[in-house]
Amino acid sequence: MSASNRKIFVTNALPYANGDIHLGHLVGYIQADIWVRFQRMCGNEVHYVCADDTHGAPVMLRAEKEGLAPEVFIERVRVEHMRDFADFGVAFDNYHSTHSEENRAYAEDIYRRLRAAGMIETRAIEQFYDPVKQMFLADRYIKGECPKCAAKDQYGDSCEVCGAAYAPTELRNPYSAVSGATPELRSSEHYFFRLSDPRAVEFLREWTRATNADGSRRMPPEASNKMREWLGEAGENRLSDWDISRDAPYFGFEIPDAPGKYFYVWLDAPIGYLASFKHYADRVGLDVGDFIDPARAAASGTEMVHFIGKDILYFHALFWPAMLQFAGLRTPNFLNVNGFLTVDGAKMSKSRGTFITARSYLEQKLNPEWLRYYFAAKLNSNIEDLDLSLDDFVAKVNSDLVGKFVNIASRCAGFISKRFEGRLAASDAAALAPFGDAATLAQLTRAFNDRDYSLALREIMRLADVANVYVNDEKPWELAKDPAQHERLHRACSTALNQFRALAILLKPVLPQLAAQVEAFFGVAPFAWRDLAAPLPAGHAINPYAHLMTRVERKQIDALIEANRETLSSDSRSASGTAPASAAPATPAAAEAPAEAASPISIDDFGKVDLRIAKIVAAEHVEGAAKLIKLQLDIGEARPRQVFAGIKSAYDPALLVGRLTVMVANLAPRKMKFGLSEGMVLAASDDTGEVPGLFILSPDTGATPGMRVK
Ligand code: B3M
Ligand code: ZN
Repeated sequence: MSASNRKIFVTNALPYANGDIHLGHLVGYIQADIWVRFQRMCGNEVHYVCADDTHGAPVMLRAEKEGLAPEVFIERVRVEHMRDFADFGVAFDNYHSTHSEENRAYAEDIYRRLRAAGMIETRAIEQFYDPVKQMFLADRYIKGECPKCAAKDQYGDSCEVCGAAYAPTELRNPYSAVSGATPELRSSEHYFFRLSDPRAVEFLREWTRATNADGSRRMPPEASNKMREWLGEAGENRLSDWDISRDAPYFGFEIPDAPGKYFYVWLDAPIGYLASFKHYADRVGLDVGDFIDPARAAASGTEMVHFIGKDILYFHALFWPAMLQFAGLRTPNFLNVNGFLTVDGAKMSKSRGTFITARSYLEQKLNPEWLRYYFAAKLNSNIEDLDLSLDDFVAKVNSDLVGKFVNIASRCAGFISKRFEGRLAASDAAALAPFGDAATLAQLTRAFNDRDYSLALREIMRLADVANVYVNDEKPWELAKDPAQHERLHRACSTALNQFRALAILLKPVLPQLAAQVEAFFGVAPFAWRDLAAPLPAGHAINPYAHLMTRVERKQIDALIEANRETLSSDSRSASGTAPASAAPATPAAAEAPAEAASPISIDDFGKVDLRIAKIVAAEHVEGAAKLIKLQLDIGEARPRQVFAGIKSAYDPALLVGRLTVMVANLAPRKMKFGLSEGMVLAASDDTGEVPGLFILSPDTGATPGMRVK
């Protein structure tokens, strides 16, 4: 990396305005924030913005449910989101909203430019319409019977039971998940962005292949492989046009010259990056043109970098660059893509209490920098998922941060204050040499710049080990007993504190709060990367040492899990923006159909269903099935029943074995693609998709396999 100043516009994905920030969100935000802080410490100019993603049907329906105008609802959520980010040290320069005048202006302008470039087309499409709610229904709001296997209560795009994919119009007996009404097919004119235009396909092919002016790549290799898969071979055209309009009622921006038609939320969401930047630039007197006009951006060498999650790569690697290109704007220099967060090896789950909100973590008085450190220790530049192993979290924070890092200062600072009037002596150059080693610093700089934080932290902890060996060899506490060793004591403690200072500088992008405390302790200006070049000299006065960081206790983590188990089951407001909205019930019988849709049945009808307590004796993933787990269920018969359940999104098979649950035992066996399914298990899920997840039932203690449930 050159020493000349980079000018970088950095964004994080815009969280949806309909749910709380949770630890899964924080992976990408902490990753970006560390990068931004590192760049700034190197003297680069960084503008770091974000916003809430506010438009669309889910926000509209949610606000309505709470009896609020959408504008009021999204503002409340925005304030909560801003507070969560600030408390985790994610320090945006601006946190705006996609429901803003800047965003409206950019969305309209970009749309007009795309239209002028011949990239917009209208076409009538047939879509389901809810005659009660008087709105067109997105696929996620339509349910019905699978056209292939007749399973009930399947979502509009695919069947959880047999895995078939289809159009919502193919569902049998469809109903609206919003009102329960039978939807009608209606035709409506939609606006499309012509992604299949050969110009767009060619552009994207070239854009994926090319590098930036300095030779750096535009996305991680796994992402460019995905792009090649989406784009196909040269000459091929696999892309379809993108439907960018929605009919009223819709919470969003009306499309120019198209009354009653609104921009689809994903059209104006990434434009929100530019809107937030503009809102900030106007305030601080920055020229937006230098960052978004292609010619000026090239001339001034500005960069645009997005941090996103792997689930939204498609939008950011295909639609977004193409929109920018054909609107005559600059395209991104880099897409950083992070994976999902798992907790103890499994998907975050509300029933297990591992769907942890940012707020609950803070309320349990857990230190946000513990989490920043842990995430950083596991993050690299790949798209891999990141596992928060709770035992490992406790062990790592305590051993690295408290045991290795803070301990250096706590063992040496007191002697300087008490015996040497708070003034440092000259340090031992040999003992400091590893901390100023050019190759080591170059490697650390590269690791942070390349977002290979796990490598950086391993290297920093290796240096912390060097410092601890030095302190253990010098033994200040022994030197202090011998007046003849007075000077040696001074020199040893000064050297160790300079080692500690170097470590604090290196850790500052990850632990900004702790670094600020260390700066105050040393009485120095905010650390910059160049401060690594020289230690504090003899005579430098330090301040009395105050304890820097406490240990984390496993019982604090247990309390956090408990808090999330309780509050989340009773608090529908904690729905997530990123958890899949398609999590569907394992079985039709369990689906909670809207009240209007369920017609009464007699007790005799109910008696026809043979429900049994079942013990899960085996559970495994099904090769080639995205949603299924194969279960062996003991219901007191000679051999267990085999059942395929669509619960893979919510359960780790290993954790299911041994559990009791409830199954429908007299369902006609069904031949599925993967084998025979001899019944079904019951599970609960939220029809609106607001509360993510899927929950199988458990009987109270004492129930045994085969008992009848009536
Ligand atoms: N709100 C989805 C998400 O949070 C979406 C991101 C928009 S980024 C422009 O994953
Ligand atoms: Zn099916």
